[in-house]
Amino acid sequence: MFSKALPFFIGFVAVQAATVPVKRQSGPVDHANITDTDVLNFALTLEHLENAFYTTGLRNLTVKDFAAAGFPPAVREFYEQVSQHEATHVANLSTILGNVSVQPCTYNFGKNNVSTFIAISDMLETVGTSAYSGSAHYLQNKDLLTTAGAILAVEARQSTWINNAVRGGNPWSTAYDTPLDLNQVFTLASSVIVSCPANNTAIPVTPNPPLTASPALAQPGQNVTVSYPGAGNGTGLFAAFLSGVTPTFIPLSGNGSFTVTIPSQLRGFVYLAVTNSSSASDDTVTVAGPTFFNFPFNGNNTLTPLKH
Ligand SMILES: *[C@@H]1O[C@H](CO)[C@@H](O)[C@H](O)[C@H]1NC(C)=O
Ligand SMILES: *[C@@H]1O[C@H](CO)[C@@H](O)[C@H](O)[C@H]1NC(C)=O
Ligand SMILES: *[C@@H]1O[C@H](CO)[C@@H](O)[C@H](O)[C@H]1NC(C)=O
Ligand SMILES: *[C@@H]1O[C@H](CO)[C@@H](O)[C@H](O)[C@H]1NC(C)=O
Ligand SMILES: *[C@@H]1O[C@H](CO)[C@@H](O)[C@H](O)[C@H]1NC(C)=O
Ligand SMILES: *[C@@H]1O[C@H](CO)[C@@H](O)[C@H](O)[C@H]1NC(C)=O
Ligand SMILES: *[C@@H]1O[C@H](CO)[C@@H](O)[C@H](O)[C@H]1NC(C)=O
Ligand SMILES: *[C@@H]1O[C@H](CO)[C@@H](O)[C@H](O)[C@H]1NC(C)=O
Ligand SMILES: *[C@@H]1O[C@H](CO)[C@@H](O)[C@H](O)[C@H]1NC(C)=O
Ligand SMILES: *[C@@H]1O[C@H](CO)[C@@H](O)[C@H](O)[C@H]1NC(C)=O
Ligand SMILES: CC(=O)N[C@H]1CO[C@H](CO)[C@@H](O)[C@@H]1O
Repeated sequence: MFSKALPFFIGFVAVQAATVPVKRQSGPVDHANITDTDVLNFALTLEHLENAFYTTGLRNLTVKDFAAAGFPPAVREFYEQVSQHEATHVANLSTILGNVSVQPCTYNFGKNNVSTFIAISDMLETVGTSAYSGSAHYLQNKDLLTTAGAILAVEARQSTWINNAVRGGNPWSTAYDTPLDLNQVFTLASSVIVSCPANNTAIPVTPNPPLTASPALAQPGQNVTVSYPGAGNGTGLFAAFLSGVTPTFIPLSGNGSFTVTIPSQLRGFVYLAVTNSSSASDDTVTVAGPTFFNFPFNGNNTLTPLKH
């Protein structure tokens, strides 16, 4: 068992319950007209989600709960600081956006213990980092780019602290982190969003069909079966393993579900999407997903289970 919480992640991304007001797009994905306000409200949507997760999660889980799970008080104390960071990001983005700021939604994080709380926090910070690195290029105002970069760095430090110091795994994945495009991030995030205020400013994103990989604990070198609602003939489609800035594409064959071998060299956090291109992996070519894997490794690059 390499990653105890993976089945939960798969469940986490498998249910689509998004009712976020979105600017519906018909036809091909087009982010050409996206404004800085759109990007900031997209980021604020994620920050609200993280803020709600840490605020309610730490309210639910006491110092005693962390101790019973084998953690010293410092772990929960640093989580308090993470929680304060997210609240600050919410406040600052809301200040910049003023009266068009999106308000918090209601979320379903399930019933968590310390172990699942830590596993979800690992995923949130990883996806948050991918969201900032993948959406920064849409910003036109260079001052905003600096703010986004400053937040991005903190999300990445939080992710490293959780996966390495707290869970005993690798501190990074590869020489490059993995940028995700807007709809790809929203596909992951929307699975825990139950509903949003009806008057929230619409954001120009649409979740993709959710992708399921089975077995959830499959590791590099092993086979997974990939499926998603509406899947048909796999001709012309690819399993895109997103790791760093160079995806690995594997042609799909089959009808409705597809078996692919996870490339044996992959390490760390890896997203899997289905694309209709073997050269690009952005929103314009993403047919389903992504879903999320964690392949923890040690200092010798050998796959090694997380301690927590
Ligand atoms: C490829 O996928 C995108 C995104 O789902 C879609 O808009 C586009 O029409 C597809 N292109 C082809 C050739 O199927
Ligand atoms: C983007 O703007 C152009 C020019 O204003 C317009 O023709 C096009 O329909 C817009 N695209 C979207 C997706 O709104
Ligand atoms: C905190 O507990 C409430 C009530 O059980 C639950 O709805 C919520 O999802 C929990 N939050 C987290 C982050 O676990
Ligand atoms: C926001 O404030 C501006 C100017 O202060 C005003 O023109 C605009 O209508 C307001 N928008 C909303 C959604 O309240
Ligand atoms: C939506 O309504 C709430 C309360 O009715 C208000 O506080 C908020 O500013 C409104 N949001 C927008 C974007 O108009
Ligand atoms: C935490 O919850 C998960 C999922 O419900 C469960 O599998 C696990 O055994 C629980 N851990 C503890 C220590 O209770
Ligand atoms: C993976 O599936 C392929 C066929 O798609 C099969 O040839 C191969 O033996 C399988 N590998 C493993 C490790 O099960
Ligand atoms: C998928 O379609 C292609 C051509 O359109 C066909 O050659 C192939 O047999 C089909 N595969 C399946 C599994 O139906
Ligand atoms: C693919 O599967 C669907 C549903 O199982 C079926 O309706 C369709 O005919 C199949 N297509 C091919 C080319 O076999
Ligand atoms: C890493 O490799 C070195 C040199 O081969 C070896 O001494 C060490 O035990 C290995 N560490 C682990 C955790 O496997
Ligand atoms: C630029 C900006 O808005 N900075 C603010 C960020 O949030 C903190 C605390 O909420 C404020 O003190 C800063 O002024």
